[in-house]
Amino acid sequence: GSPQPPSLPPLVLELLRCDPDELVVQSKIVAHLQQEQSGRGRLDKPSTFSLMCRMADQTLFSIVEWARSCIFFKELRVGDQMKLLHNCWSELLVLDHIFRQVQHGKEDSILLVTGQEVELSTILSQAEATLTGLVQRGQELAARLQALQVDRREIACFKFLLLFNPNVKLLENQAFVEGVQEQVNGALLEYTLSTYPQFQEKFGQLVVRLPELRSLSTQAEDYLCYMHLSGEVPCNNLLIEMLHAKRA
Ligand code: DR9
Repeated sequence: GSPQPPSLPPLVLELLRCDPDELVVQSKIVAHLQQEQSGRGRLDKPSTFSLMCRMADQTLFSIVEWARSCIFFKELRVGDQMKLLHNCWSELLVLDHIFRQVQHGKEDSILLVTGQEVELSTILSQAEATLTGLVQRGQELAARLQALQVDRREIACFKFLLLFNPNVKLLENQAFVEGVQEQVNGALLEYTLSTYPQFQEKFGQLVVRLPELRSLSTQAEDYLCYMHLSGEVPCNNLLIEMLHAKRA
């Protein structure tokens, strides 16, 4: 008969199970933003920038919620959980954005978590150079990952590799974090080799994208920090709280 698809490493399945449904997240965020808006009255229309900040803020809430419900993460004390999240929140946000663009598969527009599509030409004409540069770097990274045909299982592993960063200082349970990092690396390697046997270098090619993702997230943090100092970012913002916690 026809060849059986390779069985997936159990850990990869486990990590995938932690992933929330994109449509559930989307409708929660849309509902939240609409509710915020209806509470403000029809006349003070928020700027696009402040809407985008609230959208990113709600995405961050959903990422924190994801982490707190995750295998391995749940087993850590709250102090270590906070340290890990403070370290990687912007990387997780950027990864979330990038993978949405991979699935969207269009080079000249971006898809927001709310399901709205924004033409790149609109961003180029409306946004400052820093943001435009960030969005374009994001599109380039998405295109590279798309060329590698990254799939959602690999992205699920990526999220854990970013979350369980053994370089985070002063962890109570350093060894545990190192152990998770190693296990997930192993599972990702096994998964790519068995699922894409004709593409032996896939693991290596994927993993070398992580530094670019990290550098993009640092640049996005700098942008956000600058906008915050200019008084542009709405108050009561988890993004800003995370920014302070990390740089304190
Ligand atoms: C810190 C890590 C954050 C990573 C977040 C990744 C998720 C955010 C996803 C996408 C952001 C896309 C922005 C869409 C732009 C919508 C249309 C547009 O061009 O609006 C112009 C508006 C104002 O432009 P401006 O720069 O001129 O603003 C200055 C003005 O004075 C303000 O009043 O731009 C925006 O609305 C920008 C929204 C920025 C969202 C802020 C939170 C995210 C931080 C960084 C985004 C980096 C994106 C990186 C992608 C890899």
